[in-house]
Amino acid sequence: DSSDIIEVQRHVKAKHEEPDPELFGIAEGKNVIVISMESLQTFVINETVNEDENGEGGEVITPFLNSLIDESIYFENFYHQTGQGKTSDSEYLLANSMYGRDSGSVFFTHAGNAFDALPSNVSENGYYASVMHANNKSFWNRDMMYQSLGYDRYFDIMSYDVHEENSVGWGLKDVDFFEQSIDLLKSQPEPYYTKFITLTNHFPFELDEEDKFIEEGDYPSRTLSRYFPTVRYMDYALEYFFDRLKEEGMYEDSIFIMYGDHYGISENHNRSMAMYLDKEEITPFDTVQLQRVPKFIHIPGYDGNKVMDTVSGQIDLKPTILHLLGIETKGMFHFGTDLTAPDRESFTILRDGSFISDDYLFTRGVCYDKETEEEIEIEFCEPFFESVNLDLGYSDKILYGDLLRYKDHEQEEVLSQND
Ligand code: GP9
Ligand code: MN
Repeated sequence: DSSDIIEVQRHVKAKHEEPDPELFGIAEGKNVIVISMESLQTFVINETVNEDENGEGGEVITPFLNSLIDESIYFENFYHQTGQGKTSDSEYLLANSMYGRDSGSVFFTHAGNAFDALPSNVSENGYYASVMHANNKSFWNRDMMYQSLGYDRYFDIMSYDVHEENSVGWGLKDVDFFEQSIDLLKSQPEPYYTKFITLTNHFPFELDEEDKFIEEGDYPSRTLSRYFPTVRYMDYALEYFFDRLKEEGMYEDSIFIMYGDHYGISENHNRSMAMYLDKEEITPFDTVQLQRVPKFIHIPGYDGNKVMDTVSGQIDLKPTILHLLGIETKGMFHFGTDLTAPDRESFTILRDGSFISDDYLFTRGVCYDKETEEEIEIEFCEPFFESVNLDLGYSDKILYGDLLRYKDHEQEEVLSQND
């Protein structure tokens, strides 16, 4: 009932971290371009494939993204936290700073809930909030859920010119998608907050010959083998998009938030993955570390770029973005914290209850030392158990009880009680 929300509010309030004053509001009034990069995992960043026996002659998989690291605040220990809801879970995490369901997809089961989501937050602050994605509007129930999240517009497949020549796999090729999106971007009132969802780097990783800029890998798993050239193609499409925005004079006044939505290579391909990574086997420890996805904050003209090793996840995106835009988040129901907050705890929780700190990693009932990658006594991980259960439990409580219905009613009362 409505008293539950008071309990949850106390919990999330204690998690709040003050933003970095240098970054708070740095992007105020600028256009925000969010790019959800399909199935992109961190293990391909700054790496090559198809080396000869001497380890030479390998082909770079993500040349553009590698170069973008130098021009961004880049997070190397950023984890996806999705479950069966895949892309839709990542969208839910981004929009709400709350966890998706432990099975199924929130987008289907709770599209009627009350939310206080990022699109509506920015919309209330003068932004035009939209999504661009060349798929049927009802896929993942997006047409319903996007309304609840407060988007002003969803540019779905009907906004794109899609035919056989410009399609592969799941649909419109990423380069064509970005090219056609330029005019759609221009059609929007400014400032806009627009999320792009790419598609080409999606299982089963199909590509036309002309788009294979590097060779497939040579692994027993055809899936892993094909993954490399489709990642390389997406990397090219992203570079193409940046170049076009620069040509059109739309780059300077924008900031870019880019992240991988979830893994592309499942555990079914562990044997091949071990071969690629030169490991004897993929352990549960490795499996968790493979859930890292690239995460960029790219602000044209910003001179404080760096690689950050803080352990973090998609749950942290919402407060981070709001603070960059100069929007206060105190009192919001966030389970993540601003990635750049000076006092942020280096820690993240996966949907299955696995968690990662600077020193330890817990998964499937086993505690690991991150340095040695060896199993250690459970005592090292135990101090985290309570807060992990509280975070997942309270997040679920909001979702299943539709508690944000009571938000406006209770908020003032709770804030005054605690202050
Ligand atoms: C479909 C695209 C892919 O529109 O977002 O969804 P996924 O299968 O990755 O969840
Ligand atoms: Mn996806």
